[in-house]
Amino acid sequence: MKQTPKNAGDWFHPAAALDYLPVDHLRALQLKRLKTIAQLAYDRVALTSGRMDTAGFRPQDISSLDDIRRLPFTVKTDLRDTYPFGMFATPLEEVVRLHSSSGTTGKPIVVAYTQEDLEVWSSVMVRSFIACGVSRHDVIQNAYGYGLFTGGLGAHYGAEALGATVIPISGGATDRQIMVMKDFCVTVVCCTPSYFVHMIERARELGEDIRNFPLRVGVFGAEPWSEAMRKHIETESGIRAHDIYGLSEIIGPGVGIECDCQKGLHIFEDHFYPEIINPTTGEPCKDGDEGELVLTTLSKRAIPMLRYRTRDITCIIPEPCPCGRTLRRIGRISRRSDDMFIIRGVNVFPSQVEAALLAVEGTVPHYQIVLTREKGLDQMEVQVEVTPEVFTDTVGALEHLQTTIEKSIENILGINVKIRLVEPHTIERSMGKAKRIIDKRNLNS
Ligand code: DLL
Repeated sequence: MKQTPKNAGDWFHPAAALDYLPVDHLRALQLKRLKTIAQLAYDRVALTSGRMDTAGFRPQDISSLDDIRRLPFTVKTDLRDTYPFGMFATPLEEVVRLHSSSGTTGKPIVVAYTQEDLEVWSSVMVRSFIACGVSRHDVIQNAYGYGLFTGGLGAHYGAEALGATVIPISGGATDRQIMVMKDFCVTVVCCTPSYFVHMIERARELGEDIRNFPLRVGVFGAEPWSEAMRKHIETESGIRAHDIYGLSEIIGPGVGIECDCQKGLHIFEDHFYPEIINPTTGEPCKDGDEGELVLTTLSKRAIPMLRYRTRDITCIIPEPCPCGRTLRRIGRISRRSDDMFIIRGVNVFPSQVEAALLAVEGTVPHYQIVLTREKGLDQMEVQVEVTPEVFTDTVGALEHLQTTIEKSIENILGINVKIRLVEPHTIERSMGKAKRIIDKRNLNS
């Protein structure tokens, strides 16, 4: 059996050296790579060269990193409009892997990798694991879905490159996950945070307590989750829960990761250049101000992505991190600009509802927001699961809990919403990204 040495997290892995580059070296490297990648996109991607020609700003005009703002944005619909291969900058013979991300409407988007791109991807995943204190001494249960979703293979190859022992279990079959976690002495788990919450509960039902397992680290991402959710996970499972960020269009998981300080996510800036813009005007935001994250891939060959508008809302944290990494940090991604819904004139993000309800004792982080329209008026109902102990309480106690949650949400959103407490296990569990909103408004308005 592998034993994780107590000080494994303190060992210095050479791959992490790039996390500590002196800032001027890092900026010089970024500028050099930006020029190369902008030229590649200009020479090989018709959509990009057309836009640069229209703007009258070409790759050879780039003289500083600030000039990035003069490059055109790329948006998700560009990938849809050029489906499947229109954004590729390399011929298919040089593409060694395709992934695809399903959209809510129409065709999916296709993303591609050259051998070199895969190496970059593995290297940022290695650096991600190191930042979480994971080493080759760890046994990693990879419960991200394998397949077209980037989570499974992205984490897999990174974990192997680190030299850890990987269990490629993929998502689903929760009872087996728990058995494997215990019997194979798993020390690290990778999956969506909502799925891990489900694992904790299922383990309890099976008479197991994950706190008694050797598990010590979780690498959770692919969906927004709150600080309250982290607390819940860490308390209920006794592990350190790290936030990992990424998106298929840029590379997959490994764009950014929380270090041991758990105060924001370091972006692997030598490969992904971050900007924050006002999502309405497209103008840059000051460091510390919230806006939409825009990312430029500085080394990706198959699909060089210039100023990709992620729709993810965050900020650049201005202060340096106590961990010593020179890579800039972004705040936890609490929401997307497009998962926002408007109810009676108020902008609502599911993460706000999550934070409000997790502030109340007796709830578990399984909830769903159901939007309906009655006589032209939007109604919002939050269905919240309660713990089995609470569910068997008196009617009075349940009513009290319901009112407490209503008040908690009203405090944050400023609107009155209906709360429905539901029995444990009523809300469908997801093995991947959780579905938080059911919008029935168009159906019955
Ligand atoms: O979700 C890649 C990934 C896999 C990231 C595993 C982390 C772990 P997509 O399916 O293309 O790729 O979805 C990308 O998911 O734009 C965010 O809106 C959301 N997202 C990803 N990570 C986080 C996170 C993968 N840590 C979209 N916090 C992104 C909040 C996240 N949202």
